[in-house]
Amino acid sequence: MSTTRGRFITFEGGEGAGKSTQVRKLVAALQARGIETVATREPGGSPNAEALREALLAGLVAPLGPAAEALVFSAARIDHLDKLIRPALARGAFVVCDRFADSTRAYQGASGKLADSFIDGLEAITVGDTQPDLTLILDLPVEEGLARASKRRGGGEVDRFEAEDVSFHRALRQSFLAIAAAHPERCVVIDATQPMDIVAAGIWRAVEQRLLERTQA
Ligand code: Z5A
Repeated sequence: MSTTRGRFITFEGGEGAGKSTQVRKLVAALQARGIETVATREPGGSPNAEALREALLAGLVAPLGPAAEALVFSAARIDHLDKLIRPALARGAFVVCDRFADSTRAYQGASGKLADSFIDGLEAITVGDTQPDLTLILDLPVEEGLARASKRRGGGEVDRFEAEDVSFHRALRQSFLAIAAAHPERCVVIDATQPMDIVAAGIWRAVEQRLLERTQA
């Protein structure tokens, strides 16, 4: 086991912002530098959490309200942290995660109108001191993100969150920007309207400046 904890990087943002695309690119770039890197996602990332993902995205928990949804996302997160994220960080690997606790704050918190104290308490219990070292918030106008998501889906069905109205998605965008403003030491906002390779270059700059140069110093 490594004596140096690995680094924990999360991607956040609205629908169709390009998170999955950029997770793949960043993981490939880190691995090309010889860094052990684990790609994962939320909800999900461990077998139990993936089972909860299916129920959440099918909308089975939605009728119970945003507090119950936040609890189920958090239950999935507890298993994901225990089974995958903490062991990988402990052996010195980088973990790159598509969505994490900021999504609970944005989707169930601000947009679901839950009290900050509820979300703060939940985050303290589930995440504890396993906070991300770097959070990349991919920002783009709501209409553009929804259009990308719809194009990618083709004729397929929308999931529980894609089905929300435009005002929900606008509130989400503001929530993510507010999180970035409140945590500048952890968060970097990336303009996700740019071509994929330009977005990837901005992300790589942030990773180099915030993590790699400091790790090597
Ligand atoms: N959720 C929650 O409510 N609470 C929580 O605590 C957590 C999650 C953890 C998970 O859905 C849902 O769970 C999510 C929030 C909620 N809401 N929804 N829906 P998911 O994992 O299935 O989906 P997502 O996270 O929203 O991601 P996405 O919609 O699949 O999009 P994306 O990963 O950000 O984008 P992408 O797949 O990389 O790209 C989308 C398309 O755009 C694709 O065709 C790309 O080729 C294209 N693309 C990507 N980048 C570009 C650029 N730069 N230019 C042009 N086109 C691009």
